[in-house]
Amino acid sequence: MRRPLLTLAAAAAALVSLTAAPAHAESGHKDTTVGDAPAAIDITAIDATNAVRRVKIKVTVPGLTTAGTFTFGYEGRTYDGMAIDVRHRGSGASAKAFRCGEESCAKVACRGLQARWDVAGHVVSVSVPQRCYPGPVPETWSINAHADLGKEYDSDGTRLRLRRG
Ligand SMILES: [Ca+2]
Repeated sequence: MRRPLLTLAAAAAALVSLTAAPAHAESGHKDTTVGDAPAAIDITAIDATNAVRRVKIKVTVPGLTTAGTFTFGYEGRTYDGMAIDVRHRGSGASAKAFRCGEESCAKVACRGLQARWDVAGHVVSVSVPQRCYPGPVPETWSINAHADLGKEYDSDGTRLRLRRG
């Protein structure tokens, strides 16, 4: 009796994982220009995932210190979207969310916003609930990242166009 039960359980588990699987989140990666900014803010790669519930964006900065501000942005086709400013604070990161139109940005509340600043791992990242965008979420986000250090900045216009999974 044990064997058929186990087989049934395995089949049931397989069925659950099939039906429970969310739509495939679209992910992307782009290498960006190396050496076009001071090392502490020189972004060399961007990775992002546009999932049903969250947008996740990560930049690789080999010379990362605790200095500078990183801004993660995503927008639809109408130049309307979100920007997340991240700075180092204490032993981690602090993040603020803004809704941005073509002309300006306004701070918005964004419960569940997470930011990580990992000096040893050379990575700064954010995870933003899609619901923080105060409107219908578009099918595709155009995702980018920018860093600045006072008068100097790194922004090479790299964009990842990702459909929401
Ligand atoms: Ca760069």
